[in-house]
Amino acid sequence: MTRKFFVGGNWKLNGTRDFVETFVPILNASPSENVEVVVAPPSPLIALVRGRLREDWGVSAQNCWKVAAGAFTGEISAELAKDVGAKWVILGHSERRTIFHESDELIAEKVAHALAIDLKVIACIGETLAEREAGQTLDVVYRQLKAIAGKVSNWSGVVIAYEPVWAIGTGKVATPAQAQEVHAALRTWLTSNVSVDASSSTRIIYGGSVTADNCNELAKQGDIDGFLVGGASLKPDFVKIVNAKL
Ligand code: G2H
Repeated sequence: MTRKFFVGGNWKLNGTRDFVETFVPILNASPSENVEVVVAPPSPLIALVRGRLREDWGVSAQNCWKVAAGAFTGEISAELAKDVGAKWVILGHSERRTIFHESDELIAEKVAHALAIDLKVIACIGETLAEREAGQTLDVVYRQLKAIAGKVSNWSGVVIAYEPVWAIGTGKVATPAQAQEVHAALRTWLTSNVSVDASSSTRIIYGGSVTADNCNELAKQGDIDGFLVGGASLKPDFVKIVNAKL
């Protein structure tokens, strides 16, 4: 089965209305063939980005809560993210896991709620440097994936993002071989624990210091189906990453 290449731009807590007005036209003017592209701005900018961004690219929230509405000060619901234009949400990002102490269980509940209202999910998993050096990489990513997989019945609404924590924002990108090894193991896990169909159709994308310089080699790996890009998604070079597979 062919898996359409997928590139997400995770702006994290960056961007302003002025930035949207100058940067989005650059994205709109770029070629993007045979690739699904999603831009994830901070929540207050979702509606503006949706209004300005080309129709063939999607918009994603960076997080959402597990309940539709209520007394949850500071949160954004999956319903509200959809209402202002998001089709996707990033869940389980390591910055949510570490800085905001989100557990596997909470992330799984959020995944379940988002999928239940047809908000697609970019589900992030990945090991820390200490876990890698202790030989625990696969134990960690399998544990994180198992929690998420338990809540998924329709895998067409899910993209898995493997983001080794030691490679995030550090400039230390995983080598193509290191990334491919984990991606292949994740695909095998899906075969054994979910289904052959889910394993062959689900996009597994790589994140962690992806740039225009390293994206082409990573994109050549058989089990790397795209990227989740942070820092480089705020620069015009993002369009080179979008077209890494061309
Ligand atoms: C990993 C990635 C985007 P960066 O967090 O999700 O960020 O490309 O800056 O390492």
